[in-house]
Amino acid sequence: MTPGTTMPAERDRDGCSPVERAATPSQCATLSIVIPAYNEEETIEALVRKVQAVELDGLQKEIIIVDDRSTDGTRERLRQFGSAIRVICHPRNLGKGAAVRSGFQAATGDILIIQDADLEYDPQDYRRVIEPIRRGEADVVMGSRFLLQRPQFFRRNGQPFFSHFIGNAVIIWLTNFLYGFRATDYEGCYKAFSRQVILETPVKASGFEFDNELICKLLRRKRRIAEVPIHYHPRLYREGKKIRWQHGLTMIWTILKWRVMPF
Ligand SMILES: Nc1nc2c(ncn2[C@@H]2O[C@H](COP(=O)(O)OP(=O)(O)O)[C@@H](O)[C@H]2O)c(=O)[nH]1
Ligand SMILES: [Mg+2]
Repeated sequence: MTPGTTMPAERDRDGCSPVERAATPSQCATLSIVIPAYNEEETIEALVRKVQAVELDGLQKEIIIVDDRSTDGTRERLRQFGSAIRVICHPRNLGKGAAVRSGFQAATGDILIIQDADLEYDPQDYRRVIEPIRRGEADVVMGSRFLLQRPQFFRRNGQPFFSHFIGNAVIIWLTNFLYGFRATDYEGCYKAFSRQVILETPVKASGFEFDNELICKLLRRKRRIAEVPIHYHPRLYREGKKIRWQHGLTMIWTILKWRVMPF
């Protein structure tokens, strides 16, 4: 069940019936963009505008924002968009993963993608990220921050981005080693999924480790996972970044746990 209340939006599906949708996926398919947001009043407006500006060759966009009980002006900033976006309001703060789960449950699209409520990523990369799914070549696509740029950004302005570098390296190595895969990044925000793999894969985690549990389960089920390069402009803690090294420990535990736990 989706916690909180939903404000439904008007949706334009080109009037396609389910049969037509199956016959002409490039014209009638929908991309659901799920945006977990917690205290992001500084960036949420600009982010929504950037998402709205993306053109996807005939693909419809469904923008779903899950406000995870923000205590700043995030919710108020969303009002101006009216029915152009869907807003799900959590009754209390439940965590990033719980917000993504609520968004996935509300999504009606054929392809689902996760988008943070900050400006660390570029929505113009959607096209590239969803392409392998549109072409029927993958069930899941992960955006990798390390295929386009070197990780020098981890030292920006003396912030502890070196710890992110180490944390990322451990998570990449451990996941690849335990699950027999060769990805270059598991913590990039952009992950796109066919609707089917989300429906068949329940995720228990509610924090930042949500993605790790989902990907580990999909790796165990041998779903087709592709990786594409994406752009990344990390923000600083004083700009609102929330992920900390402690979250990395929970992720490592999650990766270990789902290697052996039945599901
Ligand atoms: N920390 C945190 N972030 C949340 C929560 N609910 C939703 N989010 C959103 O999750 C996203 C990730 O945050 P960020 O600090 O940029 O982490 P990173 O991008 O994974 O390094 C942002 O869009 C947050 O607003 C929550 O309960 N806690
Ligand atoms: Mg972020």
